[in-house]
Amino acid sequence: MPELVQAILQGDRRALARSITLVENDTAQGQQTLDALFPKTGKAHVVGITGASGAGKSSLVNCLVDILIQQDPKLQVAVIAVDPTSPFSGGSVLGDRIRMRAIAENPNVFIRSMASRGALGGLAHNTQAVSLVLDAAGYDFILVETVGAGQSEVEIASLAHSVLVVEAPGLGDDIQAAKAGIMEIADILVLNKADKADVDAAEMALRSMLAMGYPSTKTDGSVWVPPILRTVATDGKGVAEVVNAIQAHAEFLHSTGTWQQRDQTRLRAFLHGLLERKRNQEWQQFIQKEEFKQVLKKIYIHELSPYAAVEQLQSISFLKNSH
Ligand SMILES: Nc1nc2c(ncn2[C@@H]2O[C@H](COP(=O)(O)OP(=O)(O)OP(=O)(O)O)[C@@H](O)[C@H]2O)c(=O)[nH]1
Ligand SMILES: [Mg+2]
Repeated sequence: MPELVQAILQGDRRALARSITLVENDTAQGQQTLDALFPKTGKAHVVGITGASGAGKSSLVNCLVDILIQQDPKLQVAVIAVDPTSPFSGGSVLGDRIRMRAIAENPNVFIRSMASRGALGGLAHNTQAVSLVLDAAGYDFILVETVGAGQSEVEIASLAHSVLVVEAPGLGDDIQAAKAGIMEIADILVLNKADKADVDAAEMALRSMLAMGYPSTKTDGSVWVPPILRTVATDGKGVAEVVNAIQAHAEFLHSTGTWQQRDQTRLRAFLHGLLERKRNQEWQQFIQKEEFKQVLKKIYIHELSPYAAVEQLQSISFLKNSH
């Protein structure tokens, strides 16, 4: 077993940090490390925390970590904070770091920031790889914070066992959940900033939206209906209930067999992502920029259809590949 892998399994945090960088940068050593660690994965509870910018996700994560490690001092909790690339949120990212410093000093807590780099599909792929490393390293909970920016909500659903959608009053003209797809991925709805005056209206909006998604709720426990929980993440109010809901959701997933299903969905999405990337790499390797430009030119003048272009590029790539 490589030294780095052994060090990670023995709880060496510097080795862990280094291997995460290797994995994040897609290096061969990173892949080998993950290969060696993979049989040790499959134990962690991955919790996604998503929602609009400024909803209070980082503040909530802070409280969640606090409560989790207080409840069980042996528990190991990791946080992956995916930095939005938007320059507008630069300030709050820095703020997150300062606030997180206190909990980051706890030896049972590991915090990692990742750049989302705006790459389509890159978020899920890299985050999944990093969360597998943390899983192998023995972290019981892996909390992944991503800013809800369309694509990433769907991605978070493909890599977490439980998804928390954080809403807050006063973020816009309507509650963010109105965005297509977000109610479908929520396992727990957190209505943060419950100290604000317009929280009742926000909760009503959330409830009616939830009712649309779950019209006839079975009460036999076979269906998980996302609870709506009010919090004030800046002072921790209501966050213990969120921790309870996360634990209840894990129990639900286990008792209904959906835990395994979600695990398989995550791994399948990861494999698909890797295959796609590999194909793209091969494709870029065999098709010269100039050849691509030529094809593109023909498309621009409406001479070659994009379908036919794919065929053409594929045959170029196939010819070179077989040499
Ligand atoms: N009044 C009030 N303010 C809050 C609450 N939770 C967070 N805030 C404030 O809202 C701002 C944004 O909080 P963050 O936790 O950084 O929000 P975020 O969702 O992580 O933001 P991004 O990572 O930028 O998307 C900060 O100034 C917090 O202090 C709350 O419950 N009540
Ligand atoms: Mg944040």
